Amino acid sequence: MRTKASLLSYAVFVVAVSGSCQGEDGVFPHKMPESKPDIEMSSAMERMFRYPAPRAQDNELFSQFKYTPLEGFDYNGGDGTISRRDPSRPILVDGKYYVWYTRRHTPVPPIGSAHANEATDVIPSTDWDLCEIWYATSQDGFTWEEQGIAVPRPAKPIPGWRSVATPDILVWKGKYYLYYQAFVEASGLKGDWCPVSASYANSPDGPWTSTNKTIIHTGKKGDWDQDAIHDPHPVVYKGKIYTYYKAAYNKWPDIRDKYAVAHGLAIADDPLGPFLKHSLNPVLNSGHETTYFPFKEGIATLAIKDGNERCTIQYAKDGVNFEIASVVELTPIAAAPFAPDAFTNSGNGRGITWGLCHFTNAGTRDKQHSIMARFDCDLSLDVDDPTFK
Ligand code: AAL
Repeated sequence: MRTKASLLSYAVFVVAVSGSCQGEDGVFPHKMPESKPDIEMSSAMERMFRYPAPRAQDNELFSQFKYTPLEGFDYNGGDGTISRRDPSRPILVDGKYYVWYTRRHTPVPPIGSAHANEATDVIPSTDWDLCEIWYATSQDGFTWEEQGIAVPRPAKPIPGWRSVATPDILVWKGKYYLYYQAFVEASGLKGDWCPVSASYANSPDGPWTSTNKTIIHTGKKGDWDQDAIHDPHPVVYKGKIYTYYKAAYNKWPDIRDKYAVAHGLAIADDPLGPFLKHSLNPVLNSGHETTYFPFKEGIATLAIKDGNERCTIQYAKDGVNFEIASVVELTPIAAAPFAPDAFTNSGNGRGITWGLCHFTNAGTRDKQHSIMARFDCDLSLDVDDPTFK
């Protein structure tokens, strides 16, 4: 198995067991065993052998993350009136990388969800209120050129009239599909309530045709995803469109303090649906924005920001039943990896080495906005394959 020792700037794991309380028969070997020894072990050491490799350095689904600011985007001096966030996964078309993202350009910064009832047609409640979907291109993934708008807000009352945000891309049979959150009220009024809409195009440069309708619906009253479908994230898997999404349950306004987040899966044969929600939903008990990619015969994911299993990378052989593969730190927020096989249905996912993410200064009410950045990691099985760079 490939070693990741070179990636580690410090020793993550040191085993120095020189003695034991277990007596002669139970002595843990003084060298790290590659597989589970047949001895009595503490539950911590027992659990260690349930990871893909007992040492993080050897675990193909372990990585550290390196960040680089992107060149080419103007933020009005960071005054909070321009924001770019929640990037799609970048795709490579004819030698150029493309990315779509939420872009807000408002006369004032957002006033915050707690003040959502003071939002107007020009005053945003949150960083993703009153937004449009824009796109940018790049030759190297570091320097980007903003190209303009891809999906504008439609007229009222079409889903998205208030804001279109948090897009992701699907490439299917030579066509391009953007899925995004379609708000019909200022986010924060009741919660962050919205379903998912879609637009499609023959070229990544557009023009985009909006379906002007809901593509992935919220659940019925009483379901965990009754109010919101966020972060739609399509992967072509087993010949179908597996769209992972996030929903917050236990949410506002009545039980705001019990906020919890999980991820669900909706599957379709056609990019415009119908999407059928998986009977085992939710499929991930932690995480915030969605980050999924084909890995070997299954799907890997980063669980970020929320939940008991935050800061883990998880793996499901069947794309549904996720288990923790590694515990990671300083994870990218809203991570959108460049995954060349996200839509190829290869059945043998090769992983990722970089992607885009965002940093946000939410909480600093007067200048709140987000910027996009690049992350690099080592979650690829083909480190030397130029396709994955
Ligand atoms: C993000 C995403 C969704 C939410 C909001 C904007 O990080 O999870 O897009 O609605 O926050």
